[in-house]
Amino acid sequence: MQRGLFANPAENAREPLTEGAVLLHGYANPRQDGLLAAVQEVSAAAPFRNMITPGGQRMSVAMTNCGDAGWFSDRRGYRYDPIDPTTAQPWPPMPDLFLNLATCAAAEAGFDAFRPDVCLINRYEPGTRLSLHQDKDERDFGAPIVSVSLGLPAVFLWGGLTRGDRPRRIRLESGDVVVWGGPARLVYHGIAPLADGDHPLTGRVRLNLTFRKAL
Ligand code: MD3
Ligand code: FE
Repeated sequence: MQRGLFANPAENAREPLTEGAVLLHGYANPRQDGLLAAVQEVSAAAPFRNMITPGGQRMSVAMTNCGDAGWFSDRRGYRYDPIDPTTAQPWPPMPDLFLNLATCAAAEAGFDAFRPDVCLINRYEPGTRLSLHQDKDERDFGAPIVSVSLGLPAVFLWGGLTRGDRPRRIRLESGDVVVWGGPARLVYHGIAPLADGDHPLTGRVRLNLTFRKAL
């Protein structure tokens, strides 16, 4: 079957994590330079910024978005907004390469009709972390979330359906793609403080793209 720019992964590169979740090891590697260039294009128009939580804390992860809307947090709460509040402009359009990657990866996991309308881009530097949370600001939890990691490796914390469940630790490396759908869609998850390092693609940075059907 023709799947566009991304090849069918070898069986040993496909790691089922649980019902609804599959890790595609290195799936994005053939296009990592193009993906990085597209991130740079997006962030030139919508700069990375450290958002403020409703509780008044500055997030250590720097974020931007592209697509029909972007995820945003400030004192008023979390939401998706078609306008970037920092630039007062629409978020940049989703690059074709992003859309192709997200739809192909979702199809590999059995989600044939996934059409993401938002890509949230997270930037981590050594020491940056993302505490355990659920992603529930999207309208339709029937759609999966596709995540793509680039640059420095991270320890992904993957809990259960309640905050108290002790999280599993999963190493995510550059090029890894994870599709989270079905019963895995509402699990608690986070990222442990990023270890220092120097990656040939990004230097002292980890980037994560999450593709969502938010609207
Ligand atoms: C499991 N990002 O942006 S990606 C996020 O690496 C987020 O930047 C992390 O959590 C990062 O919200 C983790 C893996 C991920 C993303 C979304 C999920 C796993 C998920 C949504 C539901 C279940
Ligand atoms: Fe999340």
